[in-house]
Amino acid sequence: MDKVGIIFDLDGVIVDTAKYHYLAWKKLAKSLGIDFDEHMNEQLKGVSRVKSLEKILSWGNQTLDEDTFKNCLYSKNEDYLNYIKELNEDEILPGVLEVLNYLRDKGVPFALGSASKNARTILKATGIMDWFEAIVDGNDVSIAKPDPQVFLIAADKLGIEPSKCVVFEDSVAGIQAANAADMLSVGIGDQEVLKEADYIFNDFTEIELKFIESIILK
Ligand code: B16
Ligand code: MG
Repeated sequence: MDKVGIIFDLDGVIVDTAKYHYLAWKKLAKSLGIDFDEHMNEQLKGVSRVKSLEKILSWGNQTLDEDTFKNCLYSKNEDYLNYIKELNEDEILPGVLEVLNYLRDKGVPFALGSASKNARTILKATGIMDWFEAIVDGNDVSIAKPDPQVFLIAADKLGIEPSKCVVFEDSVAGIQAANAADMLSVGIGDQEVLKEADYIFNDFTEIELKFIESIILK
C-alpha cells in the first residue's frame, strides 16, 4: 500500500479565522461604499488577498489606482491582524486536535495548504506549527486556488503522489483545487455550498476516527 498524506487548509478548517477575514473585508467594503454580505464572503474563502479585493471592486463596479489598491490591501490586513492578535490554542476548532493527534500517533504525514500569507503567524500563535511536515501558504504560490498549485506543492514536499493525498477544505475554491489536483476532497461546512467535495462534514466534531482510518488505508 502506498503512503497517504493529508493536507489541511487553515482558515475555516483548523482555526475560525474565516470570520475575521469577513469582518475585515466588510469594513473595507463599507469604506468604499460597497455592500458586502455573507453570501459574497463565501466566494472569497480560499481566495488570495489581491483576488478578493478585485472581486469586491467588481461587485461594486469600482476601479482603484494602484496606490489606493495597495493601501486597501494594507489596511484590510492590518484590521485582520488586529483581530487575530490574541489568537491562541483555544481557537483551534473543536475536533481538530483529536484528528491531528490521531494522525501523529499513526505516523501519517500532514501538510498545510493555505492561501494565507499570515498562515505561519497563526500556526505559531496556536502552537501547532511544528506538527506539520510541510507548510505551503500564500507566500509560496504564484496561482491561487481554485488552481491546484498549493496542494501539488504540498504533496511534493510530503513526497507523496497527489492521488494519495486527502485535502480538508472549507472553501469552494479549495475543493475545486483539490479535485483538480486529483486528490480526495473533504469539505468542512455547508453541504449545499461544498457539494463538489467527495465527503462533507459540518465540522470536525462530526468526523469519527474510523472515517480518518478509512481514508488513510485507502
Ligand atoms: P491573507 P485559507 C485564505 O486562507 C482565506 O480563506 C481567505 O479568506 C483569505 O483571503 C486568504 O487566505 C488570504 O489570506 O490575507 O491572510 O494572506 O482558507 O486558504 O487557509
Ligand atoms: Mg479556508
